[in-house]
Amino acid sequence: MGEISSVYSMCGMCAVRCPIRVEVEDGVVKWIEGNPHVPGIEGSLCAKGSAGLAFEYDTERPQYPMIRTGPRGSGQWKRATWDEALDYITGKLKEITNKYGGKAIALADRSGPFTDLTKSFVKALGSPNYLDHDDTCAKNVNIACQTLFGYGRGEIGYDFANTKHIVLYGRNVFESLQVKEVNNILDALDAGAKLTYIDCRATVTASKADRFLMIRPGTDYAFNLALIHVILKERLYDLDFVNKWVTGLTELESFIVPYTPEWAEKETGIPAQEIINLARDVSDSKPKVIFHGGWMLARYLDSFYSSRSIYILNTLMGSIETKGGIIIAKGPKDAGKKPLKSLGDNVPDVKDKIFDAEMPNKSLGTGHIVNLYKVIKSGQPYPVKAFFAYRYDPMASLPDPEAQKGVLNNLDLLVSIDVNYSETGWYSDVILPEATYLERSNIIATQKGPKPGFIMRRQAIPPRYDSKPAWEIFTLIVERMGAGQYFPYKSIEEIWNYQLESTGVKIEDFNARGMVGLAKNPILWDRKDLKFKTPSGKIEFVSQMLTKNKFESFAPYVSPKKPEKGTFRLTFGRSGVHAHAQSQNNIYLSELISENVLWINEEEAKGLGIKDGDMVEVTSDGYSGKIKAKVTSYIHPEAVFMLHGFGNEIPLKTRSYRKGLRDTKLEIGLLETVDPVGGGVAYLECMVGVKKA
Ligand SMILES: Nc1nc2c(c(=O)[nH]1)N[C@H]1C(S)=C(S)[C@@H](COP(=O)(O)OP(=O)(O)OC[C@H]3O[C@@H](n4cnc5c(=O)[nH]c(N)nc54)[C@H](O)[C@@H]3O)O[C@H]1N2
Ligand SMILES: Nc1nc2c(c(=O)[nH]1)N[C@H]1C(S)=C(S)[C@@H](COP(=O)(O)OP(=O)(O)OC[C@H]3O[C@@H](n4cnc5c(=O)[nH]c(N)nc54)[C@H](O)[C@@H]3O)O[C@H]1N2
Ligand code: SF4
Ligand SMILES: [Mo]
Repeated sequence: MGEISSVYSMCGMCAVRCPIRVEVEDGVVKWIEGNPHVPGIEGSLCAKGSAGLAFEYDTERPQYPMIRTGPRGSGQWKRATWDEALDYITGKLKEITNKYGGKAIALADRSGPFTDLTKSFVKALGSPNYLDHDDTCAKNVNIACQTLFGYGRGEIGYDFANTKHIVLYGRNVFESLQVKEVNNILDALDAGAKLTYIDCRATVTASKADRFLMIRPGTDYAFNLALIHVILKERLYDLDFVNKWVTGLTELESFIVPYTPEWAEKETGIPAQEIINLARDVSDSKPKVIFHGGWMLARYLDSFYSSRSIYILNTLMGSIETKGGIIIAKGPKDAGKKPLKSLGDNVPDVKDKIFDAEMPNKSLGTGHIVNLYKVIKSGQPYPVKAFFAYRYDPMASLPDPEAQKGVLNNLDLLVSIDVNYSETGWYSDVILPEATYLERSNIIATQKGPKPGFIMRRQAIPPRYDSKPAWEIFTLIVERMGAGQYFPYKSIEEIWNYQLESTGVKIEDFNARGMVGLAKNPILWDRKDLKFKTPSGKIEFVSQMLTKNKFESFAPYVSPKKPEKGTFRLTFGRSGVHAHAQSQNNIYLSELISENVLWINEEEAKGLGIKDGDMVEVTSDGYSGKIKAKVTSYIHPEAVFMLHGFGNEIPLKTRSYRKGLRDTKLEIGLLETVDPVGGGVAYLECMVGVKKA
């Protein structure tokens, strides 16, 4: 038996990136567990995290660079060496940049703590076009948060461990999970905190809630308006906090008058008295109340305003920068320390503007993937001809893959850098296999929060196949493009040392726990002296950012469309054992859930002659697919539901090939349907027909 070594690193089985400890013997991973030194983790890992072993030792993932030989999507590839693949890519890039300039290149990634690398890479290529996946995830929530506090949603955190009442809108915390958050919420519930859960479907989270309210899909905004109505009318809010920190209360008071609980009952199906009770109940626990901003609250056309109403509720409860509430995330500077140096500091600024900087009638912010697609299609305001999808799979995560093909065909170069065969990879010109999270190190990242720190993902084993870590791939491309002086790194240690240069922290400091804390105790600002990053320095119910961009601060409620008879709103979500579209082929996880089913309301199913377990046909605008029905009273009659991420079209992934149905294929015509203010994709504006197959 060889020696067993222990490596502290970060899980990579989903985008949460929990801290882990990995045991390695003779270059083989034997055991993975949650990092025992991290409070709230203490050894725990979810099912996907544990299935990291199966992922690592799987043969059904890309093993070497691949260059397309047939038409896009034909599945015809040739094996390439790294030199061949990178020469091919940079050959194309040179043609493109000679003709159109660096701005014709775009890169999108999954965002997260390591984006300093991708942003700096794009900058080194002379392009302003870095973007992330957030339009498909939390963009509406993020921008709503900014208009109130000046902080994005990633710059605030929730102190679940100390809260007294948690209100969740389709935030299915016990299935769509983050390990630390689950543990903190369970601790709070053990300590007597209340949980209110609002969803059009009874999830595992609903089963653990004190109060579960089944809402008509798409009407959360009406629910919140009524809640605010009661809170203002009965003066249930935190008077001192609101008086000191809020601008626009009077405007909110007059806007909210017509939105009574009795009115909301008709919209949402939730009894008026329940809304009144909840308003009184949460105010009894204030300020230790958390209305979670969520994601899915409603991926509808009014998502921005419904998300915004959630943060208004938090503000009314005074639950900002207080134990048991929302806490503004602190960085190194707040702990009196120096931040990491950015790799981009070495690179000259790019003069061109990002593709959608001046797009007419656009939503707030820039770098929207939906706008990039419009630009790729039209060539306006300038052509974008090369697209890198790094740790990103738009063809599985944006609506309507067929429509996407039409757009992507305008590219001269599509590159996927992935650890799996993604749907986008399968349609691309080159697949570059990245070394897995167990086989590579990443750049050091900053973890903001009440106790900020630096975190490290460190290589546990050598790559099993002919793959490379992202930092090396990007370095090699920049070098070949003649800009190597901006990206001169020969090893990850060189990068780490550069990043740490002014921090006083050393690489060895990460050895013991995989992270370096920068504050002994949680940093909580004095509530008399808060810092909001809005123009007024206050929480802006009437937002200057919105006014300046000609959007309203309070939008009148618009009732969502009711599906016609025999049709349903297609809702979707996650299970605890899969991550998006990337885990369905995992040997362990595919055993736990191998295909998705269609939840349909009992009464509706009866009317259509559908019994539990029957195969049904789901149709949408020319597309149809078959799936097994799960007939249940636990879903709202207007909705059907399926797990996201199934129905893969890549034959090399034999365990999941064509198993189940892909939600995005039903989302026909929605590729450009976004919330007009936040810009997030309105996936849920999708009606499908259902009949017995
Ligand atoms: N219809 C519908 N659409 C949805 C959703 C839905 O529920 N229904 N969910 C939405 C949401 S919330 C999100 S966040 C997006 C998610 O969709 P995406 O933003 O596309 O992100 P992921 O699916 O997490 O991962 C993208 C790719 O990253 C790859 N990957 C994983 N680990 C690594 C790694 O270490 N290195 C590299 N290079 N690649 C890696 C995966 O194999 C995968 O192909 O989808 C959105 N789209
Ligand atoms: N296991 C696992 N965990 C994950 C992920 C994963 O892929 N797998 N992904 C991570 C990511 S990227 C994200 S964004 C989060 C997502 O976290 P959540 O948003 O909590 O997760 P979803 O599973 O998408 O759950 C959406 C819920 O919204 C409900 N819903 C649909 N329409 C409405 C509506 O109009 N009103 C209300 N109130 N509810 C509605 C659906 O019925 C569903 O139960 O999960 C994260 N955690
Ligand atoms: S939630 Fe699970 S899969 Fe995601 S990073 Fe944490 S342990 Fe890994
Ligand atoms: Mo997400």
